[in-house]
Amino acid sequence: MALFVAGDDDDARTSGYAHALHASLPYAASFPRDWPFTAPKVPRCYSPLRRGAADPFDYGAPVVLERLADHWPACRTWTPAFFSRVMGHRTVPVEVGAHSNDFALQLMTVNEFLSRHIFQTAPGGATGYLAQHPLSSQVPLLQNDFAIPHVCESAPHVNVWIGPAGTLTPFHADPCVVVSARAKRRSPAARYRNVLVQIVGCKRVQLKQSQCDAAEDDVVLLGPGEALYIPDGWLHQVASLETSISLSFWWPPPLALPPPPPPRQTTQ
Ligand SMILES: O=C(O)CCC(=O)C(=O)O
Repeated sequence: MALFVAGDDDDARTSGYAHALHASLPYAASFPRDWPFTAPKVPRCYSPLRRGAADPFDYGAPVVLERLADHWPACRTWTPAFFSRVMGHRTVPVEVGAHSNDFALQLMTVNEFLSRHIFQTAPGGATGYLAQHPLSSQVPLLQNDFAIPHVCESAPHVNVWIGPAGTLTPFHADPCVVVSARAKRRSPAARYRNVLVQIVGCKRVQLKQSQCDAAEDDVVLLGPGEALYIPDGWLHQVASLETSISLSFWWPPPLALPPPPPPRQTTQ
């Protein structure tokens, strides 16, 4: 057992190192081997400071917003047992399949989902993922437990993602469109910005700017209370490393307005 205590006065390398240490504990196999010897490419910033002059947040690049949701009641109260108690009888759509490119959307109650896919593994190993579902619109009580992140520039679409270890949402740009042999969701033309907030458990997110981005993917480990801002158009693939609950907030970028006309010249 060890405790790692340090400040982040070295361009986020220290927190990157701490994250790598965490990463090497229960889920080492899913973490890139070159850590902790390289600094993370996606900067991390302490969320309350995000709009200051020295803040790396500029909507054009991914950034981890540390501690964005630390204080949300959701981070303390949202557990599978809570969902069972508060909305066990409600019907939800669950992606059930051997893997994320081959699933069927099944309707079941929250209690059925929890008992088949969270509290135990379904026979045959099928993963069940309550994915991309506006549960907080279906059960508005949940809205008391989180806040709209300050970086959202308009009212976002809010979706929950609840699943066991091993879910994988393959590379896509938002809005999320997972095409499966059995279920096809159409891709809306619009591109959205996203803040993906981790409430419970840990996820591994791989990011690239475009299909032709030859550089190595950026990799982010997202733990409870942390959020990742994903710019519109950026491709991302998300794997859950343990039982996980996340919230995504999608909104379209603001329309680029033409610059205001120059001030009128006045003649005397
Ligand atoms: O958490 C996941 O599995 C996927 C989340 C995602 O891709 C999104 O919010 O766009």
